[in-house]
Amino acid sequence: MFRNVFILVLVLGVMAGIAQAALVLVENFDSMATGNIDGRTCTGVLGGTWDTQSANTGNVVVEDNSGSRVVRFMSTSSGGGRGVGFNSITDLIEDSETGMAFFRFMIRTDAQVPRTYMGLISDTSDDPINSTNTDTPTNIPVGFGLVDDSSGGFNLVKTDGTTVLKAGLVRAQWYNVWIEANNAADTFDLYLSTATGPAGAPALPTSGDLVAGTIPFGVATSDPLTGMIFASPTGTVQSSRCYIDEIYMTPEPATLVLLGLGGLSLLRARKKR
Ligand SMILES: [Ca+2]
Ligand SMILES: [Ca+2]
Ligand SMILES: [Ca+2]
Repeated sequence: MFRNVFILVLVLGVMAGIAQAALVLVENFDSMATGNIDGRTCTGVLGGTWDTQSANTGNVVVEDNSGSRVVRFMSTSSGGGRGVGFNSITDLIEDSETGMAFFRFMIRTDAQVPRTYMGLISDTSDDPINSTNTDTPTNIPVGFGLVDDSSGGFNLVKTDGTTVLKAGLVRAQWYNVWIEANNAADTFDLYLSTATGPAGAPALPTSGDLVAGTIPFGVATSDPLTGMIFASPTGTVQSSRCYIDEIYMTPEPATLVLLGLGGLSLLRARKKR
């Protein structure tokens, strides 16, 4: 009896542990060739396909930075917007679900200005990253912007480009970002912390990392969230280079249940021995 209770507690502990560690890899670029990412399959475990806007300009590139392979993008003063992103992952954040996305970003120290947007998208087409979405951050359902603060750093803002959510971010600093999207309520919680570099699996955020909670989706949707966008719109001045690495998302609850049952079988096998 006590033993069964002990095992039940263990199993619940395992399942809770899995739920805690529910972020799985979408992309870290490490096994990807450098160069143009357009049309490539994501190398993580959730599937997905990369798409770009104006990658043929050389302004959207897979390259090595800070000791890791990353994707870099920027827009120029003369050209249109630049963007990179993916869709069609196998575990969508359905309209009834809450799911988390994680990634790291860094804005280079240069003479340009950060004017960069990123977030989750809802698009099942084979062209989710296009001129319209790249140039219109308010089209991003669940995201935020990084804009110049006129004193060498930058501010984290809503996709409206003006509402500051967190001021005083610094260049040449890698940051952890967690977006917890409640697609049923069309609201999200945004977390941010500094990272030592681009590489390595994420931990979960702490309450102290919360930037803002229950932020309304920029665009309410009854569709699933299917991927992410990282973009710099058309502008009259060049944007600072932005680098992205280590993209993770949460799998479906059904996957978690299977993993939990796996843990249960393991405990049963142990009990028999
Ligand atoms: Ca990497
Ligand atoms: Ca495209
Ligand atoms: Ca929704």
